[in-house]
Amino acid sequence: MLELYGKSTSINVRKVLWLCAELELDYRHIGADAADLDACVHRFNPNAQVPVLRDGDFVLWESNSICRYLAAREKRHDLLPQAPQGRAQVEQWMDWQATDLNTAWRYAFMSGVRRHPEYTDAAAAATSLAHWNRLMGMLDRQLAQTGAHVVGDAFSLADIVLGLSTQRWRMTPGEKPLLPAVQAWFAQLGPRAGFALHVDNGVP
Ligand SMILES: N[C@@H](CCC(=O)N[C@@H](CS)C(=O)NCC(=O)O)C(=O)O
Repeated sequence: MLELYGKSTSINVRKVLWLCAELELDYRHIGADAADLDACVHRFNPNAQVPVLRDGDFVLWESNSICRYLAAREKRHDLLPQAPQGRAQVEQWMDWQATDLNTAWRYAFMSGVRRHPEYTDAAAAATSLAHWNRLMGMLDRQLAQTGAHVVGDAFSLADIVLGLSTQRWRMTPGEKPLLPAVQAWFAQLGPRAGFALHVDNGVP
């Protein structure tokens, strides 16, 4: 049986939990209540971070790679197209989420939500939030253009990873612009399997 390691408050673990619900997968979740979670993560991931996925002897880490693997394993070409250009567009937005967007929010989130003692500089938090808002504005323009999902009409892995980022943005305190296309898209994701449990669940 598939095994997924990682606490369910982690944005990166939640991507995979949501995808597992979308795919109706049978899996075992080894979360924060497992006494050996840290030991397992250190054993299976040289980068010592979650999520980690085990599929028999096959071990995989990096949340977006895990999402791509599971969609391909289940032959869900609607979520990750096979055609080079269609696939590249989904991956482009996934890579943007993992690099530019994730980097932008770190200070604002660690300061305003986690209240981490190393993130107490108010000016740095404001700069981070402003940058984060600008990038969310870029997502808003993309969604206004497609009028549906991140890369077009079809729901894809890009919606999954950016749905989690958007939940975090919505739940982090601070001044944020009204983004009508983001708001409409996020509301439209509401009825999807796993969304209420793993995404819009009150956890930033
Ligand atoms: N690039 C890695 C990052 C993994 C990572 O940062 N994992 C944990 C920390 S071990 C996490 O999601 N942190 C808290 C959060 O942002 O919710 C991935 O995407 O899997």
